Amino acid sequence: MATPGSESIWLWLGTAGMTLGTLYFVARGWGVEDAEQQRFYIITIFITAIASAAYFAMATGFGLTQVTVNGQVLDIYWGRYADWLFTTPLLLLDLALLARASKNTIYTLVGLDVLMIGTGVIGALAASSAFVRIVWWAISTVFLLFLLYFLLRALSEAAERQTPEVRKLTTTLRNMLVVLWLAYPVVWILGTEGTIGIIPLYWETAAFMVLDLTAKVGFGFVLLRSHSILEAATQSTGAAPTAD
Ligand SMILES: *C/C=C(C)/C=C/C=C(C)/C=C/C1=C(C)CCCC1(C)C
Repeated sequence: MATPGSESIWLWLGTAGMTLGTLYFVARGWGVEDAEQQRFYIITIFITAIASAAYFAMATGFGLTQVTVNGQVLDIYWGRYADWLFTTPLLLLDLALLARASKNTIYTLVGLDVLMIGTGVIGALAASSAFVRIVWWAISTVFLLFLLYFLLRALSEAAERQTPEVRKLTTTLRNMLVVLWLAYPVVWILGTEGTIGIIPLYWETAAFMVLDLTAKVGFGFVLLRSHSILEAATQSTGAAPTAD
């Protein structure tokens, strides 16, 4: 067990941001009657609610541990991975449902995602050597690249079936996801976890907080911004909905 240092300010900000995001999405979804549209609200609300609990836990010292690698003591917030294990599949589900991706696509994306987070947490906690940690990072990053490949393929297939406004929304969310998710392994390797220590824990915590808020609250805000687009996305426009 360890106690959070000055970086806890960012964890408290993360807690506040995720909580406000959750409340906003609840208010926004209030009164939405259509079951298919409700699904986007439910998923998005749970994403920020889970993250809010995880941030509160980390800010109060739960989910923080120390790993000694070659005599060097690293402060590791493993609480993040517990959060990401659930929230990243839900983010993918939001986007996959918007694109009416097939069940097999969804299973593939979730499977790769779980592998990515699972191998990432091993890398974060591995004490054997810096080299072994970086190998786990590389394995996790390969899963991320496969995930993005399958996601982009599924979304471009979906584009042909979508109305222009739904396609535009999907493209915006896709671009956000690709850019933000690719930043995570960069922060990790340059931060405490990578043992090189280019980014100190204080700034690493800030960077993850900004990424998390943008990838969850920002993403949800864009997704749920327009009731009419969600309506168009859930109305079958001749194409068979395959996600059910
Ligand atoms: C809301 C949280 C999100 C969107 C988190 C996304 C996290 C990742 C894409 C993490 C990826 C990682 C690697 C590709 C390698 C190193 C370990 C991770 C887990 C940071």
